[in-house]
Amino acid sequence: MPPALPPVYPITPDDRGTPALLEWARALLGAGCVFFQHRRKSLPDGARLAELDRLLELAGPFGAAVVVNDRPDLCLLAGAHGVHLGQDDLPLESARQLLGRGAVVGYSTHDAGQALSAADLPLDYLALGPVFPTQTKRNPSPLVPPAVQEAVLAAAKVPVAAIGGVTPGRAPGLWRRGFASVAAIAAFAKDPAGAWRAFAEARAAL
Ligand code: TZP
Ligand code: MG
Repeated sequence: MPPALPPVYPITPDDRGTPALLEWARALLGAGCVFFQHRRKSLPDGARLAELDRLLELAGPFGAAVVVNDRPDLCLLAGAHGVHLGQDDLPLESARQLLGRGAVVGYSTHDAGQALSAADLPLDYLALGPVFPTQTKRNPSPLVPPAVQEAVLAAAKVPVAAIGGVTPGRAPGLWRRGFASVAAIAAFAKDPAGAWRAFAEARAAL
């Protein structure tokens, strides 16, 4: 069985070098996070793979899963726990073929058509967003309106993570509406351990 999508899903920032990124991960793991995404689009492939290797060494003793953004090849090479694929990446079937049933396969969707047409694909979770304005993603898709969020949540056969502008203050509303998870970059960028605790408190108070 692949590791399950947890209620809070941190994603790496892409604004710093590897030593600072490893510090970021150490803080997050120390705070209790056991599932996060490596999304380092600005690194050359070799550096991206080397960093992923280091992250997996750090994550191992915590039993934490590291999900690789965009790249099943890097996931396989590093022995990571799965991939998060976008609309322009390899097909989900190909990633599944490469990584097997034990890997997590997540899929980014930005509107009802993308999310609803993913119903029969071999994936473990969907991400839907942006649900709030985001400063992090270049050229984000338009906001996914609440009515579309609800339609996707009602139809989805797998857990759905909300993404885009998610903060500890916004998370409870998303969980209550039926999102299984909230994924965020900016909220975790400066103080990952503090943010983790803030999300955990929000979840406990639900
Ligand atoms: N997909 C939709 S919004 C987004 C992605 C990758 C960026 C999320 O970043 P932030 O900083 O949590 O808004
Ligand atoms: Mg992608």
